Amino acid sequence: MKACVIIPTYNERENISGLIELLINVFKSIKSHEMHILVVDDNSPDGTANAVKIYTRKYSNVHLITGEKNGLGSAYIRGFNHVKEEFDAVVMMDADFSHDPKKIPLFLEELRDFDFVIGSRYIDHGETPDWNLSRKIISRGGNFFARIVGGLYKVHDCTSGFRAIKTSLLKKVDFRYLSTKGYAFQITLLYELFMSGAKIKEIPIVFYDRRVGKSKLSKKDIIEFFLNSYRLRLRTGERFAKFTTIGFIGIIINTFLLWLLTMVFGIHYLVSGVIAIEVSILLNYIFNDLYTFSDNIDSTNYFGRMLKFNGVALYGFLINLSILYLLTAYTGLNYLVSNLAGIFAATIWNYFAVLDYTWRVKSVVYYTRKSIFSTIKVKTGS
Ligand SMILES: Nc1nc2c(ncn2[C@@H]2O[C@H](COP(=O)(O)OP(=O)(O)OP(=O)(O)O)[C@@H](O)[C@H]2O)c(=O)[nH]1
Ligand SMILES: [Mg+2]
Repeated sequence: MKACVIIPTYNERENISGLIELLINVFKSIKSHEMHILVVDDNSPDGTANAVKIYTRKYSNVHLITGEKNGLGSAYIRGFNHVKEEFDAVVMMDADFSHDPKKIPLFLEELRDFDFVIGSRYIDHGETPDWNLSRKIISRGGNFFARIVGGLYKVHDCTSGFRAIKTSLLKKVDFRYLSTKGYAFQITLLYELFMSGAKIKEIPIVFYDRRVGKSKLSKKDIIEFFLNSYRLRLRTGERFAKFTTIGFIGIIINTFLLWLLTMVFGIHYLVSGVIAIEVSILLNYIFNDLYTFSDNIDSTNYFGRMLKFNGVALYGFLINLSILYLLTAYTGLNYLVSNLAGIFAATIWNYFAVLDYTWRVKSVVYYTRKSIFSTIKVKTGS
């Protein structure tokens, strides 16, 4: 198998040579993969590219691509497009020694069982020893914001730049629609992979501050970071809106069928009710599969998903009925109002159940929980 370490650089002349040397050394201990390095330099004025060229001539596994400066995200996208056909995995890392190359073998090892491995500062044994309290609070705060607003709460370090990804997964992401150019790209990428059902694992890393060179993080990046978190969540909201619209059409079809079968065909209303429910569930499934979950990754098993959807919907129907009965019988609420409450609860249940169970757009994230009882390790997910 082949893996490529992708390093985006902008004015990293003082760092890049040492990092390449160190990486070449670490590669000696990696037997599972043929290792390569790709530096993506944005025509750095300090001549980073020239420093890299010394190594591209010396080693056949060191590569360089250059381009216009267009932010961290677009540098990574160019890097991914350059290697994704030829390699099985990519490792993303910064050029400034914040990420320890010696961790790379562990990343690759974890890729055997997972699709996406994140070097995390915020789980047990993860550290940021060089940061003072205010820097810690800012980073944690930003990260917390992205987790909650962006809907990525299962991942502890959404902004980490030290990651390993299977290229099979990268091929599923349509980068033309990844609008984030700067640092927010890290979150958008995580979100895309998360939603496409990646099996994610967080492993602890120690993050050191850069010793030489300047930070490239700009105010524009910070604004993009916050706006992007909202944008991601709105996209999840868009899915929910599609789902409820289809559900609403389903209720109309259901009511119409119930009327048609009972009044026109003279079928007993309970039998008509069962037929109407089943037909509307199936139509709901067909529309949701085409429209709401068109990005579903498990495209092979159409009828299996249909059965699962049926199961979820029937359970939702029971929730609806129970609430209708309980509220009407015990609180004296009007049965139509009780029914609305029932529909509301069932819709929420249906949505989350199909998201995790029927269409598998959400991933399972594995991590070690950072806790004061640091010896107790908790694994979540199934
Ligand atoms: N090609 C390219 N690389 C970039 C760009 N912006 C940042 N980088 C690189 O991305 C990596 C991370 O950037 P840093 O400036 O270290 O960001 P940071 O780690 O958040 O900031 P520090 O704490 O100061 O290190 C480094 O290798 C940078 O050289 C860019 O626009 N283009
Ligand atoms: Mg850095």
